[in-house]
Amino acid sequence: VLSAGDKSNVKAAFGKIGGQAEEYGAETLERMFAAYPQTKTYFPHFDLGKGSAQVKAHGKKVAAALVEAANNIDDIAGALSKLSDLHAQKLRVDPVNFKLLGQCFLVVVASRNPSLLTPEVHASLDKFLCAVGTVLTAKYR
Ligand code: ZNH
Repeated sequence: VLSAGDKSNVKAAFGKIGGQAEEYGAETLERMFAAYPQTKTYFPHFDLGKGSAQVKAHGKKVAAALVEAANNIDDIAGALSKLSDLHAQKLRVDPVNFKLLGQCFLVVVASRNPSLLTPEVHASLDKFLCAVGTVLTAKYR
């Protein structure tokens, strides 16, 4: 459960990431595909090569969803309800992969904005990413 402190850490962190969210999203995917190649199996229809326009476009969508969740941190389930339906009914991504994506996002934050990622902010972002993953896998049956 996100405490009041976690919520303000997450909002502040996304405030600092600001307009760079799409690049963060694309690099998160690039790292996920490189470090955890099994995640590539969900994207057989994508060009996953370096600088792929499809990866960039998808990174932008994933980042936008994270920003949306951060902006609606008291109701992540409501904010991502349609996306939760899509992941449960159509995409059926194994829940373990959400942890991998979350780890990659943290690495991107660490590498692009080291001073932002204090241990406290790291912990709050980790909780937030877990909460997003929980919402996106909540309707699996
Ligand atoms: Zn996912 C899709 C988000 C995770 C896989 N996604 C998607 C989208 C979004 C997202 C926004 C778009 C939708 C539309 O179009 O409508 N994701 C997300 C998030 C997360 C995720 C936020 C976390 C955090 N995913 C994930 C994972 C995976 C995935 C982990 C695997 C590995 N997704 C996916 C796919 C898709 C998606 C496959 C589809 C793509 C295309 O385009 O085809």
